[in-house]
Amino acid sequence: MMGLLVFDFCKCTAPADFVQILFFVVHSFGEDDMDIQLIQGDITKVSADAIVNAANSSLMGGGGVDGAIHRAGGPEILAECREIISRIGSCNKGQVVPTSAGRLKARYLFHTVGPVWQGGAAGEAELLARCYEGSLCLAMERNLSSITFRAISSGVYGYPKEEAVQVVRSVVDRWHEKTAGLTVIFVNLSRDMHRLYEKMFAGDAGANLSERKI
Ligand code: AR6
Repeated sequence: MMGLLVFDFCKCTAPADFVQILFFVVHSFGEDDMDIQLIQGDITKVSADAIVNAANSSLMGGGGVDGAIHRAGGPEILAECREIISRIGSCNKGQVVPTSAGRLKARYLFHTVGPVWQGGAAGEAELLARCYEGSLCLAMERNLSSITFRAISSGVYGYPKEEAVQVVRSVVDRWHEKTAGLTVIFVNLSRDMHRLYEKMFAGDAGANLSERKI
C-alpha cells in the first residue's frame, strides 16, 4: 500500500532560510512501497537526497525555479552542467542528467527537460512520464532514500496542470512497488497546484485520512 504525507509550508511570512510546517496529513503507510509526501512551498528549501530540476536542453539555467535552483545552489552546479553539455551537446526531452547539488540541502540535482505542450498529440505525456521515471530509476540505482519533484512542464512549458498531475499519478501507479523504501516528495509553490495533487492522491485515502498541527 502506498504511503502519503501532506505538508503545507507557510511561505508568505517565513524568513527566506526557514520554512514552517503548518500541518500534515498522514494516511495509509505501507512498509514495502513508495512513501509520498505533498508539500506546498519552495523546492529550493526542501531537504532530500535528490532534487529534480525542470531544466531546458542547454542546462544553462533559466527563469522560474530553474534559475532559483541555480542561484540557491551556487555556481558549481552551472560549472558541472557546462562540462556535461560540452560532452553530450544538449539534454534531450525526457532525459535526466545528475550533478551535485551545491549549497542545496540535497546530495544530487537531477536535471530533466520536460516537453513543451503542443496540444497533447506530440507525445507530451510519454515524454513527461520519462522525466519522472528516469529520475526514479536514477534514485534507485544510487540507492537514495528520498527525491523531490515540482510539476515539470506545468509552468512556462505550458502543460495543462491537471493533465500534468495525471501523468505524475500514472507514473506513481506504475512505480510504487518498484520504489519500495523511497520517499517521493511533490512540492508545489502554488496552493492551487498543491490542491490538485491532494485531489489526485486523495482517492487512496479512504477512511484512513488524519490531520494534525505541529
Ligand atoms: N518550488 C516549487 N514549485 C515551483 C516553484 C518553487 N520555488 N516555482 C515555481 N514552481 P517552470 P517548466 C512551479 O516554468 O514548465 C525554466 O526557465 C510552477 O508553479 O519552472 O518545466 C527552464 O530553464 C510550475 O507549476 O518549469 C525551462 O526553460 C512548475 O513549478 C523552463 O522554465 C514548473 O514551472 C521549464 O519550464
